[in-house]
Amino acid sequence: MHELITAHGGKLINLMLPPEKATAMKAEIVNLPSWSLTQRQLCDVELLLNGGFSPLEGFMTEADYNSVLHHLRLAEKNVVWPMPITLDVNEAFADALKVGDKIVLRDFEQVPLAILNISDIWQPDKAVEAQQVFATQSQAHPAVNYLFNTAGKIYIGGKLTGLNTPHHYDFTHLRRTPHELRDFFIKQGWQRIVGFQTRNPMHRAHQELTFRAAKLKEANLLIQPVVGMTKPGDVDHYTRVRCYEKILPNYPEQTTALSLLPLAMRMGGPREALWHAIIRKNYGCTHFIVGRDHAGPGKDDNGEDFYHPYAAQELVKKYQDEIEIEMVPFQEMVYLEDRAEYVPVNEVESGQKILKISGTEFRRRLQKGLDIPAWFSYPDVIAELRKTHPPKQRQGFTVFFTGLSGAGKSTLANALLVKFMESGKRPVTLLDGDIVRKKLSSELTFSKAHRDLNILRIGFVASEITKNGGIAICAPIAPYESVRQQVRQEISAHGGFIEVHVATSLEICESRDRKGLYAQARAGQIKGFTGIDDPYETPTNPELVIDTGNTSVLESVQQILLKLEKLGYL
Ligand code: PPS
Repeated sequence: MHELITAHGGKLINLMLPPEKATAMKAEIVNLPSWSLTQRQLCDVELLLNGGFSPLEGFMTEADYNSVLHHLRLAEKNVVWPMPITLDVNEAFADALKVGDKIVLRDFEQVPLAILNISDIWQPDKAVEAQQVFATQSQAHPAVNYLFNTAGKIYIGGKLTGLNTPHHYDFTHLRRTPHELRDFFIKQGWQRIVGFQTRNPMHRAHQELTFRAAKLKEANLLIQPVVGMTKPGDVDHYTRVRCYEKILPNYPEQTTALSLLPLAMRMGGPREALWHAIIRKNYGCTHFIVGRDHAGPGKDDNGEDFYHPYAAQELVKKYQDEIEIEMVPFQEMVYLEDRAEYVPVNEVESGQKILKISGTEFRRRLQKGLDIPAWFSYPDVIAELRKTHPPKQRQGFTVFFTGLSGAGKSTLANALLVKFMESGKRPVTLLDGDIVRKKLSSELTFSKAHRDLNILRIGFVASEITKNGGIAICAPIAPYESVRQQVRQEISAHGGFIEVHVATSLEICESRDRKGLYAQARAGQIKGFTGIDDPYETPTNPELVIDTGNTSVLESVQQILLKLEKLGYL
């Protein structure tokens, strides 16, 4: 059956056991060691099991891995494959295993997804992997950063036996396996299909580009956005999928389909483009669009692009015959004002006026609630984006006070709380040090580990409040810089983070000694008291520094409100 042939001329892989056989395996897997898959591994397992990664039949062996790194080919099958697909684990887990063992791979809820029959266990040289695959060792590259800082030290390779497919509760009507998508194409009578990969919301330029590609090749169009893992900071997939659904009616009826790809991207530029093309062939596409800077990871440490913008096209061109999917290369699309249409930049004639809005400018306009012209994007796409990306004035934020005991954090926090309540624009929650210690962290001591845990808990609650558009006011001592930075990072992903160092001197705090704790600490009755026999690390980049020794409560609150106004949150 020609429709089941993969990019490598072989059969489309399906590693799933029939349900009755999978059920029969239940007793066998009980005694096997289990590995809880990370989010990236979960994505990889899904595409291994459903054939999206055909001809792979499991996580790579050491021989395949080395061959892919150095020759872009699988060792045994000698077919093109540019991206290592490896199962990384920690040393402790690997130490208890040997070749020939079986392990169960489980999802976040501990549902068994597959059995891995171990054929290889090895320690990779990650510097070599980074250099070969991503052509850099810079940690500004998200996949290199992941490789060095998140991935485990040891790789395990071997074939998979699928027990359950990873479950998704979102957009189920848009999720199709390679087998299902190929069936769909057959049922529709689609024979030539141009695949389009994206990790961003689609605007008019993308619509125009994809429409042109389909017309050019007299083919149907498959919009197949990645919904597994994309670049950190990207628009979340829920919002994006709603945007894609809004753009679909702009294509002629019956010509275009939308299907979601649960892939974990690596942002690997040229190698990634080739990998995407192979995956699309597996999903039944005959053509694949490769644009400018395909799967580019952004800028390196010197502000330069990691890859030449058309390097991806060159690599796919080199292998397209072998992988049997035709590339449709595209240049950047620009808007010609006089003709009110989009054209590839290489078709612009001299003297013609082009209009462009960069990604940065687009995000700025979105953040400020400014106009986004209809020539750039469709109004209902923008409306979807505005729902989840409101301007700063409607985003949540956290005011994070830090400082010594008795510095005045609680007093300021309470005064600020009242001001926000007075304005009534957003819901407000106060997470004061003392309250948190009673309600959230009553079992914790004041050891460094426990203080960090306490701050992480506060940070988690504040990030949830911020994410949902509220105001969180936190007022712990939070004496350690690294955990404060961690909290800053976590919260900034969802809204504002305003760190206020209440820098009242130890002398003043001690002279106030409202709770009598300093006296007890001096007398040795409390051990590890911040400022006395436990350190307070001065914040390195607070948004505000306030000394309540020389600033009144009202003045301090005004300073905070003015800072929030300046940052755009009020
Ligand atoms: S931390 O380090 O951020 O977890 O501390 P925090 O939870 O904010 O501390 C809350 C209050 O605990 C009292 N307390 C101590 N503070 C510092 N060091 C030691 N060893 C200690 N033991 C008890 C102190 O009154 C803190 O409240 P504030 O409001 O800061 O005075």
